[in-house]
Amino acid sequence: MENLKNKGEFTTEKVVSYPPKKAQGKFDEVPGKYCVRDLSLADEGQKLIDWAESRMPVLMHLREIYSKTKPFKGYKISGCLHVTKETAVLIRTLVESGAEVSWSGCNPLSTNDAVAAALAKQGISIFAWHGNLEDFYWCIERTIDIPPHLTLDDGCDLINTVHEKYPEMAKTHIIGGTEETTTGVHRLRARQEAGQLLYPVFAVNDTETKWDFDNVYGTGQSTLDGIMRATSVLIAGKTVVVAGHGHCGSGVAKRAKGLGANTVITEVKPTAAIKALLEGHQVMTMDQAAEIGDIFITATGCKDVIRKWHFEKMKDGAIVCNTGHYDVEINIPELEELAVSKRTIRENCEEYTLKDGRRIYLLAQGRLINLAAAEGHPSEVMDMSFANQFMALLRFVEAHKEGKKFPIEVMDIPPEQDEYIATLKLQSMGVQIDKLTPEQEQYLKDYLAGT
Ligand code: 9W1
Repeated sequence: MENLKNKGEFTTEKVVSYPPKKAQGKFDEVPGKYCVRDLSLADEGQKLIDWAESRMPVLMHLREIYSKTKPFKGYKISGCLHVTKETAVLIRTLVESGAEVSWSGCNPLSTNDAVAAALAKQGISIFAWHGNLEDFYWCIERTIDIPPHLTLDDGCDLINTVHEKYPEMAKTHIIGGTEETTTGVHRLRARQEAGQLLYPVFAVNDTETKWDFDNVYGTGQSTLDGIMRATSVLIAGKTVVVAGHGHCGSGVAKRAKGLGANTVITEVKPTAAIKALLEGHQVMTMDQAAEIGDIFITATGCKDVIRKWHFEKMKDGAIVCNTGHYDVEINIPELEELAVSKRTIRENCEEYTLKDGRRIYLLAQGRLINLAAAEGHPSEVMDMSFANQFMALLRFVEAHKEGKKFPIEVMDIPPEQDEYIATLKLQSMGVQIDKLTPEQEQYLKDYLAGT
């Protein structure tokens, strides 16, 4: 095993102020250890974590195995990922597998303060609170005051901080990193292209057990959940228009159909449009759909999907929302222009009245409805994504112990890992599947067979 570098080797004399300079309000903090909003929320947070644990059998299975052998012993992991009950299950699993962990959130709004408090109380080094816009990077920096051997990212902010501010740490101390999202993987590939990547990174995003389940089933359910929480409308019998039939859009449409909606898809890609048709959805242009839709959901990743002339055609009472990554899919400035008045009906539900008296309801101000009005992906879905994170980090540690090095590039996770995680998930669900006989395996390999 290669010697692990000493802790603190790269820590220059830093004078760090606690609580962070820019932050407002009360904090509970122990300098160098944690900084959270309110430690008295810990019991509430612990109950949420317990609940998530009961829904995340794959991670719990990995915890059971590796808490015995503690493969991460002697390794420090810094993470920058949504502080949620699901993430807490991942953190706890890493800790019980021997890791020393420090954490910050990767999004100012996703931190659950109760979960953060519970983690701090468990002795985990955590720097995160809800609404942290001002001290976002302050928190990230605190997680690397003790230099990590491994980094875990969602959106690349930790990797970027290390590369830009502490290149020596990146070059000589950090063994590897993992990245959870599409955006992060794009940024990393750009960094690699520019010759600026300093350590190997696994693209956890690009696994089947992450990508397919997050997008299709995670977004599918949470989007409908968000719409129902924001409006309480009956979905059955409604005409639900989904813009985009990619992974997310198809998941959303599938769930809307399951709730009894008449589903309409709009697309720009011919193959995606055929798939939608063969799934039993109607396909038409947004111009046509605007006239008949009761609920509009954008899931395209593109801007200006619903515009002025669409609003002008919509029925009185139409509901409009977005589940795509940015709040540009619905052209809200044009809706504002058309409206003569606007009022808030309830949380995440705003009514725009147009000149002729028709009312259009915009949910969550066009931001991601599944995050704003619901709770993101269910624990069962995050179970597989985070099991991929765990296994990817384990790959680095096992290779490191054998003195092996990975190429300094953005790496794909081997397909065996997907199969392994899917197998564990099936086992946890009590589902058995068939196994190929040796003869069948031979048949599949034989290029002459079948003639
Ligand atoms: N990630 N545990 C909001 C989530 C924001 C969020 C975001 C998830 C999870 C998509 C990750 C208000 C959880 C997260 C709860 C919540 C994501 C952004 C998760 C769904 C992705 C930009 N991206 N995700 N659970 N906020 O569900 O870690 O409730």
